[in-house]
Amino acid sequence: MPTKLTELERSTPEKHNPVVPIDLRSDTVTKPTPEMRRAMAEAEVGDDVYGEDPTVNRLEQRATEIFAREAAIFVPTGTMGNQIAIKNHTHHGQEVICEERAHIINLESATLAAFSGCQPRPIYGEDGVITWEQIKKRIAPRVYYRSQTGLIVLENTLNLAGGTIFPQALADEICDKAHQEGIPVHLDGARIFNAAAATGKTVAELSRKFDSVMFCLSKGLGAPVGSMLLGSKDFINKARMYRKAMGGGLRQAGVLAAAGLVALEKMPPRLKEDHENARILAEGLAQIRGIKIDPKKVPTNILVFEVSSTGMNAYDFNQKLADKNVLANAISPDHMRLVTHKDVSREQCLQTVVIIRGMC
Ligand code: TLP
Repeated sequence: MPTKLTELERSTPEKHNPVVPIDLRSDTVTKPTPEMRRAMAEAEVGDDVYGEDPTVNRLEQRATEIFAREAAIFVPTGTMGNQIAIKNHTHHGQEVICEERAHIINLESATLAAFSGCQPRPIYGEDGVITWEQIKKRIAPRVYYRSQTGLIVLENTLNLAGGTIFPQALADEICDKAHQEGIPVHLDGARIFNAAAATGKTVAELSRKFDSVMFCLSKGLGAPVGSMLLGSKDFINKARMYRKAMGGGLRQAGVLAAAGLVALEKMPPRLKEDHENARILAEGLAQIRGIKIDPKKVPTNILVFEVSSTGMNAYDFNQKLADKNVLANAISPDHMRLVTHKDVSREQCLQTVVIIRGMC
């Protein structure tokens, strides 16, 4: 099996026309592993609305241990986890400070406004990274007619900025200073395990100072469904009420939690492979005329690159790629996103470079 671009280019022509689609749209497209499917089939279950599902309870317990937190709750999606956290921390009429490209304000159907009655106060940060200096200028003065800052949300890794890792010292400083101002900080850690794999820090260290953290089992970790929200006991008791209010009170959810447990225990060590594949893809793409990407800025499994100098906009680029059986996402008129995961191989990443080179 070719593992380098040069070897692949010398190999058979069908490598340039994959029969099975190469799906780089997201790490959400991963299929459960055989071990997950077995665990799901054999899961002990009960009614989780009554708190009686032993497998869900075990998953919540394991998450609290791994993140060194008081309590955790299983939620069907990352969106629900984030939005319950926002509702829990804020009041109607308040503001939520976050980076301009944050998932909570771009890809969660304005639930921050619809459910929590808040407005976003976005800040642009180079590579998605915002500092306390920037945040502090956006904290509303305590004047009765100014919408008060109810919450700060950071994202790690930052999806739309290209899988950026939030520098730990900055995150810690933001949490400390925000707490001095009486403002809570939530972490959208959908891909916190990718940040841990890339930095060598534990997820507990990365999220220690935050008031709450959400992470996804259904992305790089490969579970079919589910995310976890963690925080204090009181916070999670309230979260249980809001989860029910959002229609997220599941019954025999142990069949899902069983896959989540396998994801949590077995999958983190393989994330480095996805990061290496992303870097190899980035290095290949950086050589192609018209494509703008800096491989040094691809620390995890997400690549965001500019295509406008290829003469195509991102939507046409994406369609051309799909015609060649490579699936990706156009995230703006100029930018494409590719995401590596356990169901794309190194060889398929190299094939993708060859295909894109042929298109440009
Ligand atoms: N991200 C999905 C899409 O919504 C774009 C993806 O393909 O990357 N926080 C972050 C940082 C996320 O990337 C996502 C999902 C979520 C929250 C929401 O998770 P789900 O999809 O489970 O609601």
